[in-house]
Amino acid sequence: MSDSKVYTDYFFDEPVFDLHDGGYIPLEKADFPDKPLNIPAAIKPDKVEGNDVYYTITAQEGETQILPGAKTKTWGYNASLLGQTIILKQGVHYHVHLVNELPEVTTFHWHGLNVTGPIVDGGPHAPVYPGGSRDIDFTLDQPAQTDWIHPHPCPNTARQVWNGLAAAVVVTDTEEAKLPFPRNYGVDDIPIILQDRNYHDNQLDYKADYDVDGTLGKYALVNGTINGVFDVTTQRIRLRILNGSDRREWRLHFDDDHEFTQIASDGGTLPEPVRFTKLMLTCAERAEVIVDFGDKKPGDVVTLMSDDTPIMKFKIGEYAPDNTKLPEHLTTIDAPKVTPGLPVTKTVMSGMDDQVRLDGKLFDMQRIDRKQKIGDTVLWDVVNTNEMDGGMIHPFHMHGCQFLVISRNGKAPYPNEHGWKDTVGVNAGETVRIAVQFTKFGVYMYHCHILEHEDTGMMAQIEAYDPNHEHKYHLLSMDEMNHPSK
Ligand SMILES: [Cu+2]
Repeated sequence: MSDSKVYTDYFFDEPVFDLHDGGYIPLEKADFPDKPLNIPAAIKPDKVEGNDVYYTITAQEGETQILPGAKTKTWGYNASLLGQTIILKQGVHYHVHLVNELPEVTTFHWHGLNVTGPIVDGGPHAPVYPGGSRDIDFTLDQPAQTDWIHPHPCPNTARQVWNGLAAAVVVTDTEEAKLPFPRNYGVDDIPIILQDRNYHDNQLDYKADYDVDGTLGKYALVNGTINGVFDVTTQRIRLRILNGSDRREWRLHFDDDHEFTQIASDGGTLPEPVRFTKLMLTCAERAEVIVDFGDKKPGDVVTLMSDDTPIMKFKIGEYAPDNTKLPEHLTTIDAPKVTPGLPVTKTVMSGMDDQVRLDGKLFDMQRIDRKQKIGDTVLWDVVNTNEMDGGMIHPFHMHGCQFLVISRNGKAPYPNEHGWKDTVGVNAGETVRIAVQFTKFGVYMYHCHILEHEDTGMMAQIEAYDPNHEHKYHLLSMDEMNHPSK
């Protein structure tokens, strides 16, 4: 792949996307004044002792000025909405004190982090009850990337994210640090957390807006801001884009078709930069892109759109000239060889509405659906069989690993799918082949990342096992998770 190619048609097979679903709510231009884009504060450690860093993350209630008039009741991590950005470094041992100040049980899932499951990973087996806390620790052993934390309690993930719980996690390392990428957080390196919401007298009402195929809102929010404006003070900026929506796919482009370059996917730096004028992200996917505003002058405004709806603006200010050119080769993906002699694992996402299933079943927290030996690299065929009404895209997510996309219906993956990923959009009628390796033993979930689909039960569990180290897991039932006193 040469970096001279600019992809201008990255919406691919448009009819399979949710434009054609009866319940689909298109974004609407929000008729509210522009506001400075919220840039989540970077979290500060409680203490640092050599290679040990201590953080406290509190899930809390708050109020946020989203619309003119009354503030909106929202939830966040160390913030009233979304959360502080958690910045982690490869090789450091983290100790995290997780606190729940919400009125209900929640969990703290590290989406994209290669940490042991099911407890540190923060799925439904690691509840934190109201007024309670949990302490976890892990040594970060993966490369620079953009991840996130969000709640994962069964079956209330979708509502808790809708209420505001989602925070960016930025992983840094020494290899990525040598690449000519912007990395001054908040100045030329910012998270772009994409969500959509409706408001009822300025308040969220998840029940009123609920859709079993994924709840949608008509207003786009970036980092919790409607009609946000970011003041550009450098020629190049790095956007760490996260689809933090319950269900919406984002089809991003600038109003003037300004080109941008993707440098990283879910699991970190891409082998080669990929240039686009249009980029699609399904739920929970991340893309780091660099936008070069070298052809703009102070006072110019560039609008970021999804489909035909403006979602935020970049206001160009004075900047120093920057002639940095990205190398054509960014990193080498050390792809593990597929372990010989093992069958392909086939997993099937099917149905819509309350008929969604994973391998024909609904989720059972006490059932291990599959096993895979740690260190083995196994091909998985992830199938989306559903073609009702043109079908729906199901974003497939695995905990506890980063995988490589091998093919889509036997053809090459998308141009930006040549790096590590933990979430991949699977179109209706499509089989996406991925190569999966676990390096840490544990019990991990894999599921559709449309949050209402996962809450309905489109999830399963895999035990990554070490034959020389048998481990027994205490798996909670959903009832135990939600009602500890029983
Ligand atoms: Cu789904």
